[in-house]
Amino acid sequence: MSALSSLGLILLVVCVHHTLSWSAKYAQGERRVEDKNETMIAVSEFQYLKLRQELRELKQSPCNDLIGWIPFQRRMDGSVGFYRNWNDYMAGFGNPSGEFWLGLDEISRLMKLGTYELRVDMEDFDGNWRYAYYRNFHVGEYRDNFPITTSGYIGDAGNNLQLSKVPFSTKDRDHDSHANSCAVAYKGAWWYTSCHASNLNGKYLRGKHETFADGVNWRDFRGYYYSLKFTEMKMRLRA
Ligand SMILES: [Ca+2]
Repeated sequence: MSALSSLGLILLVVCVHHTLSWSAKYAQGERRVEDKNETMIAVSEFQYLKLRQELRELKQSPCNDLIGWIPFQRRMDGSVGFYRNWNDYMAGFGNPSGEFWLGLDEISRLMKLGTYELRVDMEDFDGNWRYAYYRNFHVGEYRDNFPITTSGYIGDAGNNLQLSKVPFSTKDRDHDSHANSCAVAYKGAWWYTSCHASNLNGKYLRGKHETFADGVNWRDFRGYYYSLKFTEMKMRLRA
C-alpha cells in the first residue's frame, strides 16, 4: 500500500470514529426517545452548548465531507405512527435508531448555529435509491409555524421539496394555503401548500396504493400512488 493510500485509510478511520462518536453523543443527549412510561430525556443547557462546540470543531476538521449530518426524519418499516398532532411534531417522537421525527423545536433550535444544507435519501420496494439535495435549508421559528425554505436542488429523485417560507401543518393545525386541511386529506404532517409534491410523513402503505397522495410519496420518483420503503431527511451545517 502506498504512503498516500495509507494516509487516506488512516484519515477515513479517524473520520468514521469521529462521526460515530459524535452521532452517539448526539443521540444520547439531544434526541428524545418515545416510551409510554418513561419520561423524556432532558438535556441541560450546558450539555447542549458542549455539543454545539463539538459540532463546530468537527466542521473545521478534514472529515468535513463525512461528518455532521443530523438525521431528523426516517421511515423504514412502518413501526411508528406518523399521523400525529402538532405537539408531537414539535416535541419529536419515535426511535432514533429506527423510525423517528426529531422535532420542529429541535430543528428550529439547530438553525441558530448557522446555514444548513439538506439531503433526502429514499428507496422503493424494488431496491431503487434516489436522493434530493438542497444547498440551502432553513426552518423558521415557532411563532411563524416553523416555515421551511429550500433552494439549490441537486439530485435524481426530482425537485419536490423546493419551498419558500411555507409553514408546517398537522391534522390539528392547518397552516396550508388550501381551503381544506391537506394534513387531514393526505394523512400526514408536512410543509403543505395546496397541497404537496412530497409527503414523507404520510401513511406507511408499503408500495402501490389505491388512495390518492396519502402515502410516503415523492411525486417525481414513484408518484402519488406509491408509498416508499425508506426515507431519511438529514441536515448539515455549512457555515
Ligand atoms: Ca387549509
